[in-house]
Amino acid sequence: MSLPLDTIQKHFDLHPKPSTLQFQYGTAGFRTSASVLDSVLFRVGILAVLRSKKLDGKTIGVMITASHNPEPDNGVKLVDPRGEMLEASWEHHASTLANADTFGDFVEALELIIKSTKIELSKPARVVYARDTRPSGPALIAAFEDGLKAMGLKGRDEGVKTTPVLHYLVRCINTKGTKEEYGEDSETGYMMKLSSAFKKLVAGKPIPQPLIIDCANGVGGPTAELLSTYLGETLPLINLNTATKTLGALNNACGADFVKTTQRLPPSLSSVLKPGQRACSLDGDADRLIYYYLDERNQFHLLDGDKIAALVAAFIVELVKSAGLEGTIDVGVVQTAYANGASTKYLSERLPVRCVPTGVKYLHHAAEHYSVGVYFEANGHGTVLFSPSAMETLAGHIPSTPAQSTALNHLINLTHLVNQTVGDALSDMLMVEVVLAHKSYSGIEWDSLYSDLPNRLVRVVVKDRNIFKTEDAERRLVSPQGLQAKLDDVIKKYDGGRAFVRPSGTEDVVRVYAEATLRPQADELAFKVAGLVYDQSGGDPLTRPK
Ligand code: G16
Repeated sequence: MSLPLDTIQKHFDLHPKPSTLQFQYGTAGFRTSASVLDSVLFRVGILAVLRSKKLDGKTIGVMITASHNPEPDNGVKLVDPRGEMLEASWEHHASTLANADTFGDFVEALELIIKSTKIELSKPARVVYARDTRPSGPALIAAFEDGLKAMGLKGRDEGVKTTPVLHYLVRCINTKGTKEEYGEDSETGYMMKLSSAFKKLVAGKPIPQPLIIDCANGVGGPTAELLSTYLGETLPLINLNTATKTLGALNNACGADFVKTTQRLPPSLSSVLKPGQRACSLDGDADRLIYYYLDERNQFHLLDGDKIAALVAAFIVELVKSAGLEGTIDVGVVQTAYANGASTKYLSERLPVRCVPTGVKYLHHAAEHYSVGVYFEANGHGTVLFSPSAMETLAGHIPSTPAQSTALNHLINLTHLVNQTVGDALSDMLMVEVVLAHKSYSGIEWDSLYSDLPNRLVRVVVKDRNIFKTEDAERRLVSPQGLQAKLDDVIKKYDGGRAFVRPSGTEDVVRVYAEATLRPQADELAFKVAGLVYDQSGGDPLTRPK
């Protein structure tokens, strides 16, 4: 069987590539201004069909979202059959297809992929796809569907869904009827699975004070609303920032990225949140979660991905011990360079901790090395992975006391509560609520597990972020040459100083992170480093970070 070239060309011509642009499938797929993504979406449609054929017709997922990015951006990423990120070697194929200038180049690239990956075109293909609430979504979906049509496929359109729901669906569809069956392949099926596990885990615990959720005016709003109907009284939720139809509202002065980066309350919550009350923020596609609270003096306190990791990892270690499985199930934590130094210290004194580069796929793979791998980026992306052998151990373990039996059941229920395919803000939120209920913690006690070192994140707009190359899990720069030595000279002048620089994979900026023992010093260090980065990139002195 050969490629239907006439049909492909007919559709290809409808989606011309902007001639001057180059696209790159990065840590979160393709992501840029929605206005230039039409050709990319069409080509991703074709690629998804090929990926499915390569995997004997297993269902491939496609999510159209730009997550935390501003509303005018959009993006697309592929999801492999077990609900995990696209296999790394195919990221290159995605970029090659996206960058082919002429139809001839495109066909050549397609044929090369088919040959090099040994795809049999006669194999069936299945694709399921969804989008977030961005106004550019419908047009991009149409371009993507043209890609499917060009290959003679009608995919399964899941409409507007969160990224983690799409990942969940992919795993459910591909495991249906097998012994690894993951759940019912619908959003309501997922909500039932989460709420049922949650109810078992908090049975007998007092009903907590209402939890405020800042839904970032994105797709998390309707999903949290649906979840709320299944949770009923067990967890009262107050969903705010749910204006998915208001132009310009998405991620604007709200959402997990805003809270983490500015280290303050979304202004829309300031008249609502009472001292001591728990609140959390989701991001634009509901795969990041950040908690926070105000103390009695109305002071804002952030409970970010690092604090979630510390809370959850300690709880799981306790359960493993209480279930009589210490030494059989090992628990480990994976972080990135953004992890606050105090969190790394706290965790490493209790557990094995690894540091990997930014990007969910790196954390996910590293977490797979533990029986139970807890991974969280400081920005709130994360989940807990239970390895196949841990699942077998839990299923086969015979508890010898009632206390062991209770702990074992809690662990088993946690495996149902936690999304094993990718981090899900809502599933993570339920997991946090379970731990808070079991420990009788308010935000204050949780926060006091350790004290964050003051830190600061700065975005630097540079001429070309691609000149910045890193090593050692992004903790050191290798290029531009000589810049790291200059950074080292600055950093060593600060008590407890640590800083690093890396190019963003999702925005056209370079990111700077700095921490130090004292707040003014962390701020000063971040801006000194940002200034050096800016000088190196040959930027205009008028827009130099100050
Ligand atoms: C994506 C990735 C995350 C990463 C974030 C920021 O998240 O999935 O792993 O931390 O981008 O990446 P960068 O600093 O390279 O821009 P999201 O929530 O935007 O999909």
